[in-house]
Amino acid sequence: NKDNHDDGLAIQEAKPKLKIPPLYKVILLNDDFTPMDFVVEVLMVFFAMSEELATHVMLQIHTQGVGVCGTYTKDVAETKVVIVNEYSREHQHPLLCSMEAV
Ligand code: NFA
Repeated sequence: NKDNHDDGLAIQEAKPKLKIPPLYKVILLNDDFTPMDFVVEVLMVFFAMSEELATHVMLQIHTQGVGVCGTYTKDVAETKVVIVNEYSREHQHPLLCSMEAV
């Protein structure tokens, strides 16, 4: 800003903010009780997976302990975590959904 001599008190000039937002992996944790079919259903309904991919990811969680459902911006990841955990509790399953920074 030429007219206010950049004295630090002037109104800041508008700068386009084009930063790429940080991303978060939404993950599901294995447990001994949640039925495999329920996990597949969750992956299909809340993470838009085909039955084939959902089955693959479910088995990966079952054998490795954890699996990635998808990568999202913070707000979307947080909402997925809340909705999936509420859905699992509604159905009396201990399935746990969480998120971690990429
Ligand atoms: N381990 C669970 C079972 O044997 C299945 C499962 C898979 C649970 C993935 C949670 C996540 N019924």
